[in-house]
Amino acid sequence: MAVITDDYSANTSASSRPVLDPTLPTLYSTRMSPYCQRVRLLLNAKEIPFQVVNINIWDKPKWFLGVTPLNKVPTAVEPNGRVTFESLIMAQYLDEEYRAGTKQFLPSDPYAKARELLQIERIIAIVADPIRDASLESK
Ligand SMILES: N[C@@H](CCC(=O)N[C@@H](CS)C(=O)NCC(=O)O)C(=O)O
Repeated sequence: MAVITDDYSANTSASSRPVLDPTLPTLYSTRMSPYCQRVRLLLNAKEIPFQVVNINIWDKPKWFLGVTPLNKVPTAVEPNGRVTFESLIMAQYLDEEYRAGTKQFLPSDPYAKARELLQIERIIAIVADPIRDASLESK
């Protein structure tokens, strides 16, 4: 389950990096982001313990660029130093990397996996993208 450090539970633009537990994966996230929620849902469903640092994406802390080259959330940093970003790729990687004792979401058969990923792409194109576009147009 997610451990959200008290000082950083709100979106942060703090100039100093938070003190983190080096034994846990860290998810750099932000509130109200469907991309971040995608990764959080997966980690929670797989019952992988992780900690969250919420980033203020409108006023990003300078140190965050040192965490991830795209300067975007979600970004995950594992205790072994691996850094991943792009929520769909992260979700697929984390699902496959953290197999032992966790629920597996994507099938291991390559064709079955491709079909699942195609369905995800279709749902994004048909449902998620139009909702995002409509919400941006209404601003
Ligand atoms: N395609 C990326 C999109 C990530 C993204 O756009 N993240 C936004 C927050 S929802 C962000 O970090 N924006 C800050 C910026 O673009 O500078 C994914 O699926 O992870």
